[in-house]
Amino acid sequence: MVLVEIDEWRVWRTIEWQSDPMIRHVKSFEISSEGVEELRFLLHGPVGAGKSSIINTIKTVFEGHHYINCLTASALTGDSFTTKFEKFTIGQFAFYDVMGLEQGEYRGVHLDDIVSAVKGHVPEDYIFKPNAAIDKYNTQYINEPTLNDQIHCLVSVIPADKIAMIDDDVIEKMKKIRKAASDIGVPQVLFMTRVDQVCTMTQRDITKIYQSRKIKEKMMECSNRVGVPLNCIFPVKNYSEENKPNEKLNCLMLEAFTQIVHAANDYVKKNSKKEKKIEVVSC
Ligand SMILES: Nc1nc2c(ncn2[C@@H]2O[C@H](COP(=O)(O)OP(=O)(O)OP(=O)(O)O)[C@@H](O)[C@H]2O)c(=O)[nH]1
Ligand SMILES: [Mg+2]
Repeated sequence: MVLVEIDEWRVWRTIEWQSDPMIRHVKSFEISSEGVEELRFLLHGPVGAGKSSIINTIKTVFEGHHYINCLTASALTGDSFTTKFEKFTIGQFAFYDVMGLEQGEYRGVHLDDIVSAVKGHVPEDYIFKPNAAIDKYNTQYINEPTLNDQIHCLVSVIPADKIAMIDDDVIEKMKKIRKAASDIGVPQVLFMTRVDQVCTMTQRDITKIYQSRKIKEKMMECSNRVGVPLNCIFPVKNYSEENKPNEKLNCLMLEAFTQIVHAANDYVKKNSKKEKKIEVVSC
């Protein structure tokens, strides 16, 4: 008798479970705009969502060995670990990890700071002040950001196992950040982390992720709460306990990463054409 797992469903998304071609593709990727030196991604989401872990995981995949330089907070602590607008460079890609959004007006990184960061007004290594957002009167404020200063893709991060517990206040902040990014046309996706914590089938065998009813349900929950369409949601598993490279985990992250690289590249391509037109008109 064959036992069919209760969670197992039809395959609802496909993925190549071979990392080599995907790694080659992103490592040799050419940005479609001469003036843009790197594609920039900003990760935002609640405290302990797995933002720093995503950067560590992508760096591990790229470098082929375990990378743990980007500090990760303990899943048990309530307060956020990251306070600086710190850049993590991986090849020609730059990641900015902002302190987790917290409930209440004056806790966590200020909403307006993230909006300013998306638009390119916040300099690297700026220390966020939870009770005072950066503004044009601040000497560190970048007044006229170029396409190079801007964020090219916004990545919302939600932990699959805690989505129901995230406070409405935090979700509202995320929606406001998404709205600000939408207003200037910045593409957006959602990475749903900690998938191993909601589905034992996926925990045992990550290649079953796109057959899991529970994962699909969690993605729908993320879509409903944050307002991101389902096809822009990528379930991922970060390196957390394991210290050996895991080919399948790498593939899942590479699949999501490739999507954001293309989205960011499309954005710079479109906007560098606009910048050129403005230069020609003003000449
Ligand atoms: N099991 C599991 N644990 C994860 C995963 N991603 C992150 N974690 C753990 O979740 C905890 C929080 O992860 P962080 O990467 O520190 O979260 P963060 O969003 O950077 O948190 P702040 O900087 O405080 O806002 C850490 O203990 C990670 O090891 C995952 O995919 N699976
Ligand atoms: Mg962090």
